[in-house]
Amino acid sequence: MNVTFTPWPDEIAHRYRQEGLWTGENIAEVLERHAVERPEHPAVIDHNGGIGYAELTHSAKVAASSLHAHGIRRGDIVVVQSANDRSYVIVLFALFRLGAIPVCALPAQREAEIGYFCRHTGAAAYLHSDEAVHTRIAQAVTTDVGLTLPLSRITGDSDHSPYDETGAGGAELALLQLSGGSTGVPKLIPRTHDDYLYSVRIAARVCRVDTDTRYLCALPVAHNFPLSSPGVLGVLYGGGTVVMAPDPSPDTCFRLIDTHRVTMTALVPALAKVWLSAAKHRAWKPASLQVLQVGGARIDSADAKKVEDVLGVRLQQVFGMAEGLVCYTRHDDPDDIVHTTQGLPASAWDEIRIVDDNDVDLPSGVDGHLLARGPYTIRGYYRADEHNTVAFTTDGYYRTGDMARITPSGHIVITGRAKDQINRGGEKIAAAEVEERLRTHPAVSDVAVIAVPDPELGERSCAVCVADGLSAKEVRAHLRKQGVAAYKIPDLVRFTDRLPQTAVGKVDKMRLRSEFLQSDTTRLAVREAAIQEDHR
Ligand code: AMP
Ligand code: DBH
Repeated sequence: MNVTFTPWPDEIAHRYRQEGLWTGENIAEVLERHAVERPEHPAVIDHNGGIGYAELTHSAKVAASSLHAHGIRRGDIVVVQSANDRSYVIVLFALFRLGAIPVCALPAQREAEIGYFCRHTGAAAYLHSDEAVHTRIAQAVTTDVGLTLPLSRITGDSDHSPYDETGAGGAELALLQLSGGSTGVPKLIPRTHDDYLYSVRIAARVCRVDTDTRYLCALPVAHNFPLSSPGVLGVLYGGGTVVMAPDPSPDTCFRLIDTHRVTMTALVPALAKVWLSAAKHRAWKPASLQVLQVGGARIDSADAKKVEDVLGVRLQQVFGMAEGLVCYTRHDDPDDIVHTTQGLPASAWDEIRIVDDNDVDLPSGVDGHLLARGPYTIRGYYRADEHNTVAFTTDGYYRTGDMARITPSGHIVITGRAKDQINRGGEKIAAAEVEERLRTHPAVSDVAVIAVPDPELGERSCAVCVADGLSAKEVRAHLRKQGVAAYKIPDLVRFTDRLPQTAVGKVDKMRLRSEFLQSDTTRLAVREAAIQEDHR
């Protein structure tokens, strides 16, 4: 298999190894120590009950044999799409053990995204949940991938003896994460065993994970935040217990928190708001919960404070990216820092810079582009040579596309975004991807997708189209027909005769946005307008 990713320069990799940041281990080895030291300690709890560390380790080894029997080998790429349950954890560890490389697809993705991942990576298999929608995707992508299988066929297959080797490790690829991206096609993020395990280890340390930690996985487990910051992998690394929530609603999660005495969980700001109002309404105080992590999009300081006042838990702001860098507020930071900043980098080895449009470093406190480099920040996307020349500086810094400043105390404050993306309640939409898909409609002569402010989700998307005789409903139907994730369907569709241009002839999205804000749709009416449009 021709796996193409940009490694760290030799001398830097050598240094990370020498300093003990990179250990050469395979991520699957994380479980071994706990399987011996606390075999019965619950590792994962889901709707079918709990399994201890010994059983999880054994199940992962048997699943590795089953995958091997299905022809999956070291270096093969396997697209995995699952609900939040134990089968995901078992199969993930099985793939790590084999040295096969999971693509961490999200449950909301559809045949357009899954088919693309399969083709772009030359995937050996697509493993999916038993849900009807994922089974349909499997049928739709059969021409894109060699093998499609429900995860339950792997985890339910006990005919094999455990697969004991750990095929890969260290500098080899562990998994491919997904980027929210800003380009026409989604970008895949190559993470090695060394770098991912390092990010998991420091996350567990920063978040003080230990064997008493009981973490509720409320967000989709494949996402980098609940998987690794510290998430499922960080909690298993620390010997704690992961409770899998099938959905993030207050109904489901409040019950799981009380039943399993959950101590820690992670949400995006939009969900934190939903939880806050439900908790207030029901006068619910989570007795066991100590920490609520909020990240994926900026939480405003008023909501940050409310998390602590209403729920009576400590907030931890988490600013991160699947490409690497993750920042956390620390539990002993003063309230003001926790409420108003996005924290400090997880590692002293993280290198960050704030620069102007010409990559010139700015004085501390001034707003600019955030660049990041370090022992767990990638040096290039997977098979994306051309894009890599713009997404990374020549000396290997990742251009995050975020605007930020550094406070006198050294904390990061995210002030905006330079990348052409919509952050819809933590779900990122690359404007260019949606625009390209809409342009394939014969009646659409031009289109720009922009972010518009929204009180619930932070942002929603609006497609401004130059298109004769089309309705909003038809515009959305054109995207749905292509089989894309529902969150990419524009919330609002507006029509215009001409898109405004900048001096260099690009679409002037700043102007479009300000025109939108002055238009008849008030900020509060966006959601209602979207619903009405869809019925017209
Ligand atoms: P991705 O590259 O798709 O993993 O998405 C990472 C991006 O999410 C970051 O570059 C930010 O734009 C955004 N993000 C994540 N966490 C936060 C946060 N706490 N505050 C503001 N933006 C965030
Ligand atoms: O938004 C993200 O991608 C994100 C947020 C918080 C992330 O990848 C992470 C923490 O690791």
